[in-house]
Amino acid sequence: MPHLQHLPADAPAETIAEILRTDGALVLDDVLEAGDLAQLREELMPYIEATANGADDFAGRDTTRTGALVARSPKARELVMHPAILAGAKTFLDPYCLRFQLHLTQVIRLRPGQSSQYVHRDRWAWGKYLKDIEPQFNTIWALTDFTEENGATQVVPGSVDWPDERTPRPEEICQATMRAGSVLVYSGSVFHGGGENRAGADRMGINITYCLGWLRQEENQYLSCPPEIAKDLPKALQDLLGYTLGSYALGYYTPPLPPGEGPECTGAEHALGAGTGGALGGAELFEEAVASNASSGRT
Ligand SMILES: O=C(O)CCC(=O)C(=O)O
Ligand SMILES: [Fe+2]
Repeated sequence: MPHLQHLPADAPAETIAEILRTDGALVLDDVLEAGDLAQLREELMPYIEATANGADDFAGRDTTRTGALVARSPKARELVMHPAILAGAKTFLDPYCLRFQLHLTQVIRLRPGQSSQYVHRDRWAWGKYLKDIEPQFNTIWALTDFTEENGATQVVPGSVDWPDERTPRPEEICQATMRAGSVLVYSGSVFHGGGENRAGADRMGINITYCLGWLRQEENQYLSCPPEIAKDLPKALQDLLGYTLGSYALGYYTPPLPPGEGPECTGAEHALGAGTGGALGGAELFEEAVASNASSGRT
């Protein structure tokens, strides 16, 4: 039977990236402590309890999906900014971008009776156009234990280079069983899906994913965490949400003010009350973009 590698919470970024390139997924054991889990539950349960079941088979008709976690939960912000996860994401995504960004935050609660989810690749969010690049780095933080019975995520180790059309045989699929506080880390290319919940209690995980800075985010972070909330967050988190240029000229805006009352063509930091390097990002970002084009053979 296939299985996933389990690593300690302080596994080096290069090891995480290497396993994602080959197996497509791994588990970091016991990253969170009981107190962290208690705080996450306290901050998130009111929202989770108030969330209706999904409206289709992919979302899950006995599944709730609750988002906007950066705006709603200070503890979830710590997960988003976890140093080992950010280091792994940077190492894995660096060959394909100048910046990476937050893609989505979502509590996924599989309720008893939820059937297994269609096995898929998360990178299909952008259609099947992206070939030969890894666009995405994903985590599911276990809020409850993940067991075979309660629907631990199904994963197909080694499926990262399969053709999109290939369907895994049952014996090629394993489940990401792990204790509450552990994290499933997986790429946008590995085939996976939610498991079937045959247990008598909910399976809950926090899905936090990251993508290349030049791709559209699945959860619209500017609407889920608008400037009036984002302005009080740490600068590194603001940048991850997308309140900065993704590359030279990528994501600039002009505040729609009367003539002469605001800047033209400036970075989104301006909306949070902070300055930027200059119009469209300034010379430094331009040089960075030119250098990356040269090193990838583009001009
Ligand atoms: O809940 C899970 O275990 C995985 C869910 C998933 O893969 C998805 O919704 O894209
Ligand atoms: Fe998925």
